[in-house]
Amino acid sequence: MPVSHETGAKDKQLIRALRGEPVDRTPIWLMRQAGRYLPEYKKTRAEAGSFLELCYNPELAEEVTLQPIRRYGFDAAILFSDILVIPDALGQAVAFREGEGPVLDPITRAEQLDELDLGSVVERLEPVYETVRRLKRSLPAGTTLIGFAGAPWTVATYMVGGRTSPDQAAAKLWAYRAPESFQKLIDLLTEATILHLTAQVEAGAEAVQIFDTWAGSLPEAQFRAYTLAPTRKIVHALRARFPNLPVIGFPRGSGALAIDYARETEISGIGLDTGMSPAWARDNLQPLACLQGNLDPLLVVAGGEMMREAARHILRTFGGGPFIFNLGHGIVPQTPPDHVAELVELVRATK
Ligand code: 1CP
Repeated sequence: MPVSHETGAKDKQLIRALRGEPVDRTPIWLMRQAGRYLPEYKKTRAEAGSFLELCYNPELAEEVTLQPIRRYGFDAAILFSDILVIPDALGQAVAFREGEGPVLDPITRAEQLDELDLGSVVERLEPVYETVRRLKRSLPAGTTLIGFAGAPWTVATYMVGGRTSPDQAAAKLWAYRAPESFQKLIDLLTEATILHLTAQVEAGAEAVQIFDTWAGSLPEAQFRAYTLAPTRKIVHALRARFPNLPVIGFPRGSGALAIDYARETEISGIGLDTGMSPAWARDNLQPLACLQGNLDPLLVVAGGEMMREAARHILRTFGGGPFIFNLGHGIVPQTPPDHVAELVELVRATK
């Protein structure tokens, strides 16, 4: 039976969980597991210069991807990069300012879409694929390499708003006032995402995750148009090329719409955000996809019995079906590394 397009992947616990196969133990990795909570990351980041220079330096990007694997032995390494390399590669200027997050020259008019250059995305992101090739050689045998991209809607919120916004107002207003031209942006990003994820898989990524951080701000009609439909297109395009590729979706904040999302996109795994009820997800989503989540990242900051009990509750609730332990969103910079070690130990000790 064909297990994977990659030899050896059949024995990896995380891949087995994503395929709905029995596992020896619950696989674990954490969103944003590389990053500022690790002193060794801060050191490499300083060496690289800017954040984007780190993303485009294969040697240093490989190093920061490996740092949490060395410390904790997670079941997966997630490629060190960012969702905003897509707008950067399309030709929109992106900068990351200390303490401010990403800053982009916002796209506010339909005419500006013609200036975006889909044709050079793969060429410009070649250093990212080189990082994947290096990781493929350096990762321990049981560790799954996860590639990723932002979902078109989430990336569009940054391209149109120019920065993180609490309400994604700029992108939503464009979508409401001029749905035809906004659809053009979504279609362009869907194509760019397919190209970018395809190149990562060709370079050696064994699974991919699509981060839709701002999916939860959309009303149902727009959720279906800008989150669900493009994700479905991306999954189908990837599967046409790599029939067994596990794809994880993370439609953060989608609530009950996660049922249609899982069913209609045909993703293999679904990332649950912090607010999702474990019992509800078990009953409604686990029959459709492998679940991944959903410990509150702030519980890992707090640590102690609160963290341990919440982790045990998640393990008990999801343990009967396909499941990958993770957080409900990315790990935050003030997380004590020791708390992460304790969490990994607890999950490892639970069958
Ligand atoms: O100064 C620094 O070192 C920058 C901090 C940082 C890091 C470590 C940023 C800036 N990006 C990253 C890496 C990153 N980003 C990874 C790989 C590392 C890993 O997971 O171990 C991944 C998967 C992402 C994904 C990402 N970037 C998302 C989706 C996931 C999520 O957390 O919601 C989003 C929204 C971004 C945009 C982004 N990149 C960085 C910042 C500060 C932001 C804005 C976040 C926001 O708007 O809330």
